[in-house]
Amino acid sequence: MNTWFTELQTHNVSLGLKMEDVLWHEKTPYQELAVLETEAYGRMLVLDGAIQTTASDEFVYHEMIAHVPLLLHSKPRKVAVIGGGDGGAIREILRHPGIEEAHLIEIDEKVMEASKRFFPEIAVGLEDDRAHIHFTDGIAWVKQAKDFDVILVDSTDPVGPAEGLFVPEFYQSIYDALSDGGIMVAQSESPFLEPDIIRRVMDGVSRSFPVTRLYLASVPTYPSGLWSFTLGAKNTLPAPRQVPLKTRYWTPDIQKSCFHLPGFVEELIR
Ligand code: AG3
Repeated sequence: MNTWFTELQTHNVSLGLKMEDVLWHEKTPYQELAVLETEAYGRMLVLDGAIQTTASDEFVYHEMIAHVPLLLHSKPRKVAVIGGGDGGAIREILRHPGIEEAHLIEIDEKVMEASKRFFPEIAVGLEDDRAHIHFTDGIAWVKQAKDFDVILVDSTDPVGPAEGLFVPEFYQSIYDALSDGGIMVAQSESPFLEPDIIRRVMDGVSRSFPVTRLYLASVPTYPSGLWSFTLGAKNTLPAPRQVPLKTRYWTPDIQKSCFHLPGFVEELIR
């Protein structure tokens, strides 16, 4: 078979992956969902034409969105993930001793269904007793949430259902849903291809949070391969806690070095 999946990442950049099979394809009430088998990166989840995760590189994003903020919080017990229906972020959160509740707020039930069926190694945490699943709109849910220690925004790109997850009002609702010392992280796209989104997220988060920091990780199947996360904290960040974690990308050194930004990225958020 010589069939290629191509993600049109911007109007002038695309990524093509040789495909072995289409395992699932449906239109959910919210988006177009596909699970494809690729030669280079294994199974891949695609929403509205955008690659969300692959079996081979999912560990980078999920470890980095979860461990970096959790280790900067003194005692995370109650954590929420907005989006992230595949369960990867929840899996990593549940590796931390002391976690009592990990809430997942996903608008599209079908994403979780596909993940459980086709990506059992990513979805594993979803069956845990500490995992609480809410199939509802994250924006409305956050408005009534209280006393969370850490909130992660594991969203799709800021088009369609996720648009409202990239605005200052949403970050203010997250601030209000966090307890004292609370921390948020939102995935914030690529510094090479979407610098304006990074600026917008940094600016929006800093309107509510006194401490705002950007960090990076290398995710080969996302646009440009270099990905950013924006962290907002209510208090000055302490030195990271030391917790033994079984990881493949995150290390204690990466915990610190991921905040050291290349010059052009420093410049774009200055
Ligand atoms: N969410 C962020 C994916 C953004 C990728 N964008 C793209 N391919 N154009 C990932 C969800 C993983 N839990």
